[in-house]
Amino acid sequence: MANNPLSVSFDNGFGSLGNAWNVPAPRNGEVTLSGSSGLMEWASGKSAGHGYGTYTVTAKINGHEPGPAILLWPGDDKWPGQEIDLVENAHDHSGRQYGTVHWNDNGKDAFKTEMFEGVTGGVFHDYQLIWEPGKMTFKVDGKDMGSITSHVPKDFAHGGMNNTIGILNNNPDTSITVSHIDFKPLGSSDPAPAPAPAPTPEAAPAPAPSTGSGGSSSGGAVDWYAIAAQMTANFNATGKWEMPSGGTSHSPAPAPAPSQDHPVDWHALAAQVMANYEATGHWFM
Ligand SMILES: [Ca+2]
Repeated sequence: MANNPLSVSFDNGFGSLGNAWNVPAPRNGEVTLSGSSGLMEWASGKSAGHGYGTYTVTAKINGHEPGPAILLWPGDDKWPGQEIDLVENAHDHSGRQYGTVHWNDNGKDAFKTEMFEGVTGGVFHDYQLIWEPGKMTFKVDGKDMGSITSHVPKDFAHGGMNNTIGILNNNPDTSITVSHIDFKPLGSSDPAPAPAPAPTPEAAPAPAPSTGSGGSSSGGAVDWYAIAAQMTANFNATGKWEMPSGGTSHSPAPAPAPSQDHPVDWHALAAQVMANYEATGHWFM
């Protein structure tokens, strides 16, 4: 899958973010996630989603609790793995926001964070991640919030893996409204000098890109057990509720219909997850 540019305005449905649960149809060019809900591109294999480039998501986070997140989920849907969070709420209930790069450290989650000092919720911001070889840079409204230069993954075209774009919320006291998602491949987004290396697949590995998708499962089964295990493991390891994706191996629906029709009863699943959280304080099904 080529590392193509992307623009989702939410004027006509969810665009490439076809893996939706508990998400109302967009209105006035915006979509709002509340409660336990998610909207993601299908993580169907290492080539799914996007690679090196600039990711810009215009969004408003409401609430001071952890719960909302804009993230890039590993294309192979495996966790721990190369999850990158463009923004999350801090877990000290302060409403501070930060970005994170996760990686798989011998089967355990490991991560680095960059705090977005001075950034507050309740208003729209442009959350931006620039993913380039050896460097991840976070920006908010164009202002540099810091870079991470270790454990930066390679994208699929360079022998690594792409990531899929996702929006999530898992707290009844928070919500996130998104008005635009934009991705520009490295080389097309740089207005200036550096003749960035063309994102041509010079070193693209030959093997079929659909590894890690657990086979071609038919139907709409979502692996909630894996998701819950991921979340619990992450919480135990970090004290933080990171958001896993809600889907596993689906066909990569490139242009999903904007309707809410879906074989999975997301509402029922989400209700179960919420009920468990309210009863136990843990997110699982
Ligand atoms: Ca819009």
